[in-house]
Formats: sequence, structure tokens, C-alpha cells
Amino acid sequence: MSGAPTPFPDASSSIPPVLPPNPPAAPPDPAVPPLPARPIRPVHALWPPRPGGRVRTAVVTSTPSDSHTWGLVVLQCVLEEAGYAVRNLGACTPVARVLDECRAVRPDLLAVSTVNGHGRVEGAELITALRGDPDLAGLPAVIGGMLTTGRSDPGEVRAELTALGYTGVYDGGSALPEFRSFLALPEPARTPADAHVR
Ligand code: B12
Repeated sequence: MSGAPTPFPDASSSIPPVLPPNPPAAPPDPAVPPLPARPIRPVHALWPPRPGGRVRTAVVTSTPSDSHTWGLVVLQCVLEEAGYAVRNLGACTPVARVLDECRAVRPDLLAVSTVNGHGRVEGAELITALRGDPDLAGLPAVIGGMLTTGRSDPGEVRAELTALGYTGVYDGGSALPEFRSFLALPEPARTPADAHVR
């Protein structure tokens, strides 16, 4: 083929299409005032500090087998909206890594997102390890998403995970509103001893 490339694929040809170059940028329109220069504030300045002046922190994680990432992103957004600085460990996180990060960050909350259906088992392993660690035994920890693969009784799963030490267990359509209410609770109520059982 010769001459200028065609902008759209030719149905009769197997040659990939070549898009035309962008037109040159238009000069600034004098009738449109430029945007005012705004100082860039560090994100921390937006987070409300705790009464002691410290920013609240959360570690967000998944479970070892779970590769779903968008629940983690939503969880991070909800926590940041509530004023937390978040360390998001991402998907398929080994339990030992979660414990190491919690020891390093000393967060106010550990939040677990899992939707692949193994949360009942892997969430149990994680909280058992956490509660068995003298440094982390008192750390508030919540889990949410889709916690089982079968037709398990959600109430039973919640009770089981709460008994193992989760401060809150959230699944189903009301998970996020209920989690937001949990975040709004005053600090002293947010301990494993005051488990958030529904
Ligand atoms: C996208 C997707 C994938 C992608 C993930 C890509 C990625 N980067 O994340 C890929 C293709 C990798 C994938 C793989 C698998 N998936 Co998939 N996947 C989905 C899908 C279509 C959407 C998930 C998603 O991102 N949703 C958007 C986010 C924002 O929503 P969410 O994760 O549900 O989280 C919301 C709530 O659950 C809640 N939430 C989540 N976590 C937490 C935590 C807390 C504390 C709280 C309060 C709330 C909360 O808040 C979020 C916002 O509402 C769902 C089906 C569906 N429509 O939900 C299946 C689904 C989750 N997958 C499923 C399965 C079975 C698998 C596989 C096993 C498939 C296979 N045979 O290989 C693998 C498992 C991989 C693994 N090792 O984990 C099942 C899980 C079934 C179950 N739990 O009973 C689902 C439900 C599909 C189905 N109907 O069967 N999947």
C-alpha cells in the first residue's frame, strides 16, 4: 500500500488501521480566564486528626487465595473518606505478611476484603493468627465481602468469625452502610470485646 495511511480499517484489508495524527493544540482562548493557581495541600492535611493529634491508620488486605482487587479499592476509599490513612496490601496476601505489616504500621484497624468464597476459612486462619500474636491481640479487625461459596447461613458465618475474634463481620448488600456506622462509633467501643454482632 502506498500514499497516506487511511484513518479507519479497510474491511478488505488485514493491515491494522493507522489513526491520523492529532491536530495541533489550539492556542489559549483569551475569553476564557486561566484557572487560579491553587496551593497543593498534602493529603494528610485533609484527614481529621484523632483527639491526641494523631492520624488514624488502617491496614487493608485480602486473604492468601483471593485475587479480587476492587473490593480492596472500595474499602480503602471508604476508610479514607472516614479519615484514615490506609496501607493497602493488595490481593493474595499471605497471613505472615499481614501480621508483619500490622506490627510495623501499628494501625488502628485491620480491614479484610474477600469475595472468592474462601473468606470463612482463610479469614478464620488470619484472625486466629492475629489474636494469637501478643503484639496484635487487641487490634480491631473487620472482614467483609462474600465470605463463603456455598449456601451457608450468613448469620452462622458471622457468629463463627466473630467468636474467633473479628470486631465486625460484613457481608451482603448492607455491608458498606453497616461498616460506615462501625467507623462512626466512638473509639472506646471499637474493641474485640465489644464485638459488632448483628
Ligand atoms: C471481576 C471478577 C473477577 C476477576 C478479578 C479481577 C480483579 N483484578 O479484581 C477475576 C477474573 C480475576 C476473577 C477470578 C475469580 N473469580 Co471472580 N468475580 C469477579 C466479579 C465479576 C466482580 C468482582 C468485583 O470486582 N466487583 C466490584 C467490587 C467493588 O465489588 P465486590 O468485590 O463485590 O466488593 C463489594 C462488596 O462485596 C463489599 N466488600 C468487599 N469487601 C469488603 C470488606 C469489608 C470490610 C466490607 C465492609 C465490605 C466489603 O464492598 C464492595 C462494594 O460494594 C464477581 C461477580 C460479581 N458481579 O460480583 C466474580 C466473583 C467474585 N468471582 C467468583 C469466583 C468463583 C472467581 C474464581 C474462583 C473463578 C475461577 N473459577 O477461576 C476466580 C478466583 C480467583 C481467586 N484466586 O480469588 C465468584 C465468587 C463466588 C462466591 N463468593 O461464592 C463471583 C461472585 C462470581 C460468581 N457469581 O460466581 N473474578
